[in-house]
Amino acid sequence: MPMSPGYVPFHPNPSKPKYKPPAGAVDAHCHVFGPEATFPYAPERKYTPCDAPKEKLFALRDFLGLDKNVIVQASCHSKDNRAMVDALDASNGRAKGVAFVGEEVTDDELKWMDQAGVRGVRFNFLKRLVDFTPRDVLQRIAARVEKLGWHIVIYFEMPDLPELEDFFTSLPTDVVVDHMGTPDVKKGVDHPENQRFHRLMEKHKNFWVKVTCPERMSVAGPPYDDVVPFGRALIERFPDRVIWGTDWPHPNMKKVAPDDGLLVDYIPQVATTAAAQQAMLVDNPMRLYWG
Ligand code: 0GY
Repeated sequence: MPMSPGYVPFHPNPSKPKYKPPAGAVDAHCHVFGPEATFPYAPERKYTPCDAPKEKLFALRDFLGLDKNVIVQASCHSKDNRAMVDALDASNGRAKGVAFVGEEVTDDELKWMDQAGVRGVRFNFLKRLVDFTPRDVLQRIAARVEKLGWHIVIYFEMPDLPELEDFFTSLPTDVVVDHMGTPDVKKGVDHPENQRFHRLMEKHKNFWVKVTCPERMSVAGPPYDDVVPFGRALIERFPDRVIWGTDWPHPNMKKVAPDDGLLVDYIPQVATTAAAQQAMLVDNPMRLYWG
């Protein structure tokens, strides 16, 4: 199948970052797509991406000076987790996964994924990416994955937080928030919408947050100065519950593919001390995914 109209493939030739991540650094949010010939995209997908196979991901990991990956199941593969699990199997223990499942998933399938290194499931609330799943179904999935010691990754848009918050805080596992909760950077860090999210993090110590996707949030573009205050505030306030990732291969970017080298160079802008970098890039993701 051809890519969706306007779909922007990942950057063909990222720059070498100036920033050198600490040994053992984890890219804790990235995806593999296809290859379609082996792992077809899901019929119910909302977009058809450019193939982004595991070999390219692992080569990028090495080029950027990173050590490990957390591969998050993307909506274009829906509940068919085979491409993600195949990448985990090929990683020599250097990748863990986050799956997308429905309640029809069998215990054997959960066990298969657990043994491959899956450590969480993703609940996606973006209407442009997935169809609605009733809360009681999600609750039943949550109860099953809790037994495996997995966590739940949530992807939502910040304006929807008020209606979702009670559900989120009722979840029985660790909860990992994608992309800083997707703040509107034009509104500023102190805007009530963003502060509501900070309060949620403050009150609920089982919540973690990914300091990811400045390229999605930024109005100014690289080097993403307008997003820096948002990342910094989260890292300063919740140093032991922040993780970082590239979001490669950057599905559904509007115009340009981000330069992954610049995304690595963004790290010291938000995590301004060696201790903060060590925590966000190594210690925190190791605790959450390899612990
Ligand atoms: C992301 C972002 C996106 C896509 C997906 O599951 C997905 O298809 O995650 C997006 O389009 O915002 O988390 O990488």
